[in-house]
Amino acid sequence: MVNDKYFKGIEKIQFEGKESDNPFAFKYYNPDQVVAGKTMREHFRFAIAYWHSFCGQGADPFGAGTQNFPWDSNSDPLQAAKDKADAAFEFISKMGFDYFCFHDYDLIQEGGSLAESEKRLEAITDYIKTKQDATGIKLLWGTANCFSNPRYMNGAATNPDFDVVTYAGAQVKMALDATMKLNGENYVFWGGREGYISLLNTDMGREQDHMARFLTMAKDYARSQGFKGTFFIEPKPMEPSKHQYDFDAATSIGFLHKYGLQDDFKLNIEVNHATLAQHTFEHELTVAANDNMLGSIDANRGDYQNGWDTDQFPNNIEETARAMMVFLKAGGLQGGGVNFDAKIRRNSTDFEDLFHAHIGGADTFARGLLVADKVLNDTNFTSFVQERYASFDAGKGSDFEQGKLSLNDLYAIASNSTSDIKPVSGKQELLENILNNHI
Ligand code: XLS
Ligand code: NI
Ligand code: NI
Repeated sequence: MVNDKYFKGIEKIQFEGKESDNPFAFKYYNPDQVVAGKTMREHFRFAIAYWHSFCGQGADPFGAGTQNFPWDSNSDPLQAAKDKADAAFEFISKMGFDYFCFHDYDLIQEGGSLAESEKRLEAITDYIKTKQDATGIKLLWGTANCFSNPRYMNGAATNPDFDVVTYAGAQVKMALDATMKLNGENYVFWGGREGYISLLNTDMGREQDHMARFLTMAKDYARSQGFKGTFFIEPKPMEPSKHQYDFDAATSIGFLHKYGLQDDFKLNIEVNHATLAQHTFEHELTVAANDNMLGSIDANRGDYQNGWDTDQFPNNIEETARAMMVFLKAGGLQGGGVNFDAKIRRNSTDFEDLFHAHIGGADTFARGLLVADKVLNDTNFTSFVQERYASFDAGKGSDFEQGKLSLNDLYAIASNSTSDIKPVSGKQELLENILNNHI
């Protein structure tokens, strides 16, 4: 029996199909439906983001929060944190999702000292463990908020002051402990302030070396404690810093390889971070998948007119379908899931809005998956791309791929050729039409 305290009167969300006009039902996300060999539940492993859904109340640089969460009223931090956990687990149960994700100080307000913070984290994780046992809800990943506190204004692992680096180290150790205690399946590093605001005062090379040292120490610590999960780097190009070192998937993969971290780390790709980097979601997924680094997804979307991380809930079916084509071709995610790192708008002030947002997000991914599966199976997309490269399948083209030719060989082949090079159409418009026809 699901608790009914904070989201009163809302029953567990069920799949009713696209003919349903019940706003509190899934139209496309059918957890048990098998697509491409797995149930939707297994493909997505949907997670709720503790910070957006249960902490952020809609404050922006121009005004205070508007959402006044009822679980946030107790002045005792532990009681407030327990109330928030009650609300979170009630919500996740009602959504029928299996996972949540957190930052350390989403769970409970940071204390006045490290020791006090650690004590608080221990108390709240004790409580959350009992909620996990009662509901079966699992932790997809944990992380440390090393960007909000003013001490991190010049960065955490990349701070020019060693004292701050040690503090960040202590905080990450505690966040790893909390993640392992709650059987977290993965651990995320999003470097909110790991970058610079001005190069005039920054030694970028040294800061990146420090970041790698720090990540190596964190990984070594967790492994020494028996942690078997994957570490994810979450690329983002900017905001809050002017330039973040984990700029995009390609940059992050290069960084991981440079410092020998590629076997323990994969990427957590976020839609709105991809578009902030002037890429598409499908581009970032493709870069990660090509290097076997596609670990997890932070689901949201940006706004075509705004240049910042608006973190809106996913609802763009074409964008998601194209992403799901990459997802299916890659064989899904390596250890991660689809975490709704998204927030309802500041003027969405009814508690039902949080349900509509997650229902829409899940339906968008489900629809994207169904479209992608159809396009990959029922059209000639796959063979079209294969045929486009057919000149490398045999003869000299194949020799080229296998490293058997030199630049002089290319010169000789081109010089001896008697036929003109014929234009070969890329057929983009046709492919776009076929994709749209399957939506
Ligand atoms: C912010 C990030 C953040 C990470 C976790 O832009 O997306 O929410 O996912 O620190
Ligand atoms: Ni983000
Ligand atoms: Ni994120």
